[in-house]
Amino acid sequence: MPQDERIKKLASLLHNAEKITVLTGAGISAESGIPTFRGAEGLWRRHRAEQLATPAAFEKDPRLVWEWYDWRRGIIGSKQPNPGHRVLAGWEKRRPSFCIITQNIDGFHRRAGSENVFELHGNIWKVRCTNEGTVFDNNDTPIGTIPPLCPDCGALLRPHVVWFGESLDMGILNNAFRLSGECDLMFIIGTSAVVQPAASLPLAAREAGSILVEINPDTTPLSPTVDYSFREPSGEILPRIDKALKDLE
Ligand code: BV8
Repeated sequence: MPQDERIKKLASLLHNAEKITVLTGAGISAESGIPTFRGAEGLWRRHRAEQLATPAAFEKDPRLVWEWYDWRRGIIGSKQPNPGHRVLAGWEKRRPSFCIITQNIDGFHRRAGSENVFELHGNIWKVRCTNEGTVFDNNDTPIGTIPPLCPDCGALLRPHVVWFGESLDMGILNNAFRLSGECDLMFIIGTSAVVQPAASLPLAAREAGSILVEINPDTTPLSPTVDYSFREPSGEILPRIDKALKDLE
């Protein structure tokens, strides 16, 4: 089916869908200039993200891990959400029931205006006391002293994110599976679909009979199971889908 027809078909599905759930990964922020995890730019000082985003790495060298997060905070703080984020924020306002489940910690969905956002892996602009568990907002770039210490008790602060080997917030995860199982249309945007348990959410949607739409320049393990694939950057294709939707409204 030619691209324009697929876009029109999808726009009509969007127009008639009751419940829409979107799962996003690092790829939706790539066009904002944020390095993805597994892309060529996913390296930092020869370290891979999976090596640094772990409790063991933090235990061994909190300074190194904080230098990585501080570097990421500096990049994220200097960039803007892109048209892909903004289209999704607009759909939340115009569709009856719409939510975003994101693996990203950059906060860009909320900065673009989305409100119904579930952050599976936490948020890079929050820090947590390793002693008391208190969570603080912290938007300082650079963060100042590295590693930062709790203002209340002086213990090490850590990024309030979920590292590999750590369990997700069960409330958020249960909500994510519920919203995946209830939707009639699920978009999977900018994720390599290898990180669990996030990568199982589209399978829950499929089992519940949802229509799956993947937006990713590359194929992923989910690709054979989706109903629609758009092999292009989300910042380009989402505005085109949005235009076709507006023609129906
Ligand atoms: C847990 C926060 C259990 C930190 C991150 C089975 C079940 C359960 C666990 C496991 C399991 N198998 C393996 C595990 C362990 C592990 C895991 O999944 N490992 C993988 C690598 C195999 N999972 C965990 O450890 C999870 N914990 O399950 O705990 C447990 C239970 C009880 C008690 C104890 C433990 C926790 C996982 C969370 C890890 N934290 N982030 C931080 O960010 O610093 S994950 C990290 O990877 C980011 O969140 C990132 O979003 C995520 C996934 O990566 P992607 O977002 O997909 O990004 P990636 O670069 O990979 O891909 C980008 C894609 O975008 C590409 O496909 C590219 O083509 C595309 N793209 C590029 N440009 C564009 C684009 N798309 C659209 N437009 C573009 N312009």
